[in-house]
This record gives sequence, C-alpha cells and structure tokens, in this order.
Amino acid sequence: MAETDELEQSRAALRMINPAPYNAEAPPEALVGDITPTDFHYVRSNFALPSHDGTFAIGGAVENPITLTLADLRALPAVERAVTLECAGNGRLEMRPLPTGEPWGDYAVSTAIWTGARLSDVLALARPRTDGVDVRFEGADSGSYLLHPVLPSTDGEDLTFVRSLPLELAADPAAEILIAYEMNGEPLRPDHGAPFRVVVPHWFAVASVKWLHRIDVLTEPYAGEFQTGHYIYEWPDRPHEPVTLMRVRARITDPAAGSTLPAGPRTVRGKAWSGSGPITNVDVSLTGDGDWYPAKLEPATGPYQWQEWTFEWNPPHDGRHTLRARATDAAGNVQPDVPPWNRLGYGNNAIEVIFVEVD
Ligand SMILES: Nc1nc2c(c(=O)[nH]1)N[C@H]1C(S)=C(S)[C@@H](COP(=O)(O)O)O[C@H]1N2
Ligand SMILES: [Mo]
Repeated sequence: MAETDELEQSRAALRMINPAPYNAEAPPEALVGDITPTDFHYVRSNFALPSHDGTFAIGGAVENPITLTLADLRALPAVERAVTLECAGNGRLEMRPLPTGEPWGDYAVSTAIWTGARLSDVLALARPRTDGVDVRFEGADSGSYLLHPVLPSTDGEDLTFVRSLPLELAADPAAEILIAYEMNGEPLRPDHGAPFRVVVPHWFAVASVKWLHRIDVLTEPYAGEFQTGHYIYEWPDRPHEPVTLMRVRARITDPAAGSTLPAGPRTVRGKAWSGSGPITNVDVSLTGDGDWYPAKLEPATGPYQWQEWTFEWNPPHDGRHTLRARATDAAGNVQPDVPPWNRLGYGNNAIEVIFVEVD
C-alpha cells in the first residue's frame, strides 16, 4: 500500500498521457532550471512496471560471464553527469499527417543528474571477446506489445524491452555511458528504471534501457522490435535510418505560449540541446519575415545537457506577437521550419512557433 502511495506521489506533478503502460509528459516547470527535479521528469515506458531481482548478468561473447548486484556497481568508480534525455517521439503531435504512436506534445524532455558506474568499466569485468560487435541490453519489463493498439481484435506479441549499441561505443570510456543507480542524488524510482538503468548521453532516450537485467555481447548486429522494427525513421522518400542521436532543438520556456504580457521590455528565455555537438547559436525571430536576431547563449554547464539562452525583447506595440527560436549545433545542424515527417513520428525538431498577447 505504501508503495502504491509513493508511486502515485511520484507521478502527481506529471501530465499523464497513458495510464497503462504509464507514460507522462513533464510539466513546463521541468524546463525552467538547469536540472529537472525528479518529480517533473517525463516518463516513457513500453510495458507495465516490472519486478526486478536486483541483479544483472553479462554473457554472450565474453571471456568471463558474471552476475552483478547494486553493491558491485557501487564498488566501481562512481561518475555523476547531468544528462538531457528526450524521447524520440517528442513533438509527434505537431506532425502532419499525424503519425501513429504515443501522442507526445513537446514535454518528453528533461535533464537529471545521473550517478552510476561507467558501462566501459562494467563490460571490462566480463572481458568481451575480440569477435564481439554489438552489445544487447535487456530490461526486466515485458508484456503484450500491440503493434496496432487501436484495433481491439489484434493480439499483442509477447516482447521484452531490448536495445543494442555497437561494442566500440559501449566499451569506450570517453562515451561515458553509465549504468546509473541514482537520479538527482536519490536511488532510482520505479518509473525511471530502479534499481539500475543504462544512460546513454547524446542519444534519444530509447537507448537508455531501464530496469537493466541482462547484457550480452553479440558477434552479429542485434535485430529486434525496439531496434529494427520501431525506433526507425521511415522516411517517405529515402532509405530508412535508425533513431540514434538527439536532433538539434530549442524551446522557448518564458513567456508561456498563449500568455498575456504587460507592455514593456522583457527577457525571453529558453533551452537548446543537440546530440551532435554543443549548441553554437540560438536565433530568435519576431515576425514571419525571416528576421533572425542572435540570442545570448550560455555555455553548457556539462557536456551532455541542454544550454540556456535569453533574448531581450521590447514588443513594439500591444496586441499579438509571434516568437520563434532556432538552434544551430557545432556540427552545423540547424532546425527546419517543417517537421521532418516519418511514418512513426520520430525526431520532430521543427522550429517552435508561439504567440503571446501584449496588453
Ligand atoms: N526497459 C525499458 N527501458 C526503456 C524504455 C522501456 O519501455 N523499457 N523506454 C525507453 C524510452 S522510449 C525512453 S524515452 C526512456 C524514458 O526514460 P524515463 O522514463 O526515465 O524518462 O526510457 C527508455 N528505456
Ligand atoms: Mo522514447
């Protein structure tokens, strides 16, 4: 009973979009500070909360198959990193035609401080064989997975949540992929993958497997529903591609979309992030004319988290005004005006358009 209350409590501030499996967007407050309080961090789960026996095994193409516990993880050097996690489906609701999938608005993104062991250190304990190419991560969660959830007659397929990463990346200490056991200084909560989960910086959060239960080194690239079925960009006019790094994106966090503001100068604020390099520029537009002005961009507080930007704005008259913010990253990626449409609705990083009333 106490557990149920705790779970309900941990979900109280979120905007639920699906009760089972539980999926919920962050409230706007999640994007205000540098770090999102755990109560405000979005939740995305493909299955019901699993039970977990507190261990995970490492096997497959390794010299030394082992089983580890939380205590074993804690015995390894601890790394603490702020990491922005964004669901690949974030922004799906703005795509036209509307793609299939969870109806995410724009708040399936948050930044928490994750503490854990480096995946590279953990893998080294098991000594991957030289013929290993891929690493498969299995969550403890499984269930019936409906490929077409709206058709009541379709039977679900029985699946477990599994994702993979190339061994070269997984074993690279510089990638700082974590097996995290703490979030914002507390043990992981059930919704975020207790007792431990993978956290892959820069990647869309689907790579960050929660409730980690098994790791296997494979000698062939992994294929499975959450790797090669879903989480694929099914472009209408070019070859399909896997969902990997987060795409460059800015959000306006203040003023709130649709709000009424008093006349006079004010600071417009927001966040910007990208998986393919730090943000180099955020530009703001005040009309639909293609007038872009540089915002003041703060350097990132850490290598894996969003950056803050501000823009001093003096609305020239009362009435309705439009605001847009457009981010560019160090790899030269710039946000598009129109969502890059794909059948499953991933990676919408189109420039946000809001309006406010000045009165
Ligand atoms: N085991 C497991 N891990 C998972 C998922 C899942 O359904 N099962 N969902 C993934 C997806 S799609 C996202 S966006 C993130 C969400 O992490 P969060 O709930 O901590 O925000 O977890 C990822 N890890
Ligand atoms: Mo996701």
